[in-house]
Amino acid sequence: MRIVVLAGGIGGARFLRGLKQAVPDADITVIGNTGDDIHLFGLKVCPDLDTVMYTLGGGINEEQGWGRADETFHLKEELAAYGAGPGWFGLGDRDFATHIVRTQMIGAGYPLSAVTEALCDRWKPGVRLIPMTDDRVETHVAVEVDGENKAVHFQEYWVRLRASVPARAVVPVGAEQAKPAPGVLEAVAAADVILFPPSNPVVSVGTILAVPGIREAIADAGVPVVGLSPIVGDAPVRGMADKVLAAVGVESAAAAVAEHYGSGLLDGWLVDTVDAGAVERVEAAGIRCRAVPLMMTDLDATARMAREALALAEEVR
Ligand code: GDP
Ligand code: FO1
Ligand code: CA
Repeated sequence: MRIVVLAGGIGGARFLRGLKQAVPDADITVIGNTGDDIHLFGLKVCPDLDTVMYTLGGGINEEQGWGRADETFHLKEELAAYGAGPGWFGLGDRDFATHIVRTQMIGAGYPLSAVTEALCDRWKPGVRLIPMTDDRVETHVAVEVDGENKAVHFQEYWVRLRASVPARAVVPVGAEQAKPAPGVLEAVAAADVILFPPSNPVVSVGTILAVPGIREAIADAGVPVVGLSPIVGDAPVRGMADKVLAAVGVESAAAAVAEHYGSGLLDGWLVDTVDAGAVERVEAAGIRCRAVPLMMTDLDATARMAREALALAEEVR
């Protein structure tokens, strides 16, 4: 079975671990979000690609969900001693090596998709990980700080400001001119099923869908498209997705996220059992819906979620 998954960072990566356990023989292609990418100290950092790569490859800091296990921060401290910031973004020594290799390869002319493949030669995530695009896309957030409107990089909004200021708009800068990376449209066209893991609907899945051609290819693939809600009991399970949903005018509710994707894209949607009351509303929008446990508390629970998603896909096929 050929499965395509549109993934952000932590939610996407943890779901993929469960999917791999549920269907060990499946051929899984992950289309990764690169809108979170940021250039720091002359290096290109790709948080969501790295979170997927490290999580599936066994190098992730499990408690944190991002960055490397067994990490140290000597380089960051030395940079800070020179006054070289930003101090609010924690790049560890082990993680720095990934960004150095990536930046060196890009400088030598390799596209990000080829670089990601090379990095995965080390980590062996057991899936094919492709960035959504080889072109530069950077999510910016229009915010109001002390009555003044300005745009900040997504990482500044998320990590430095902790989404504590109202977001007026979320803009994937460069997305309109971006082309899907080699292999993205081919994987979608060849898929037997397409899954949206419980990733952020705005700044993870939404950014991938903003690359011209990807949304259309998914809608036209003619195979089941099934998503799992990252919103449980009207709140994100983790993080601040409610803040960016508000910026695009979507309420923080499992049913509202399904409506936001719409029946033109989604065939099936899983909500958590606490949101069983939302099933009717989702089905009224023309999307088949089931309420099942959606908390990724351990690998077995996550594998059960993946099986439920694939079962729903068979129901709507
Ligand atoms: P990020 O890039 O690291 O923010 O990760 P993603 O975009 O892939 O996923 C973030 C989303 O995962 C958040 O909105 C969370 O609500 C959601 N999430 C995290 N853990 C769980 C879980 O156990 N169950 C569900 N349903 N969603 C989760
Ligand atoms: N998230 C934080 O909350 N604080 C950090 O200092 C931080 C550093 C960091 C370094 C590398 C990396 O790949 C990810 C990192 N993240 C950090 C996670 C992160 O950038 C965000 O959670 C995501 O981009 C949102 O998806
Ligand atoms: Ca992300």
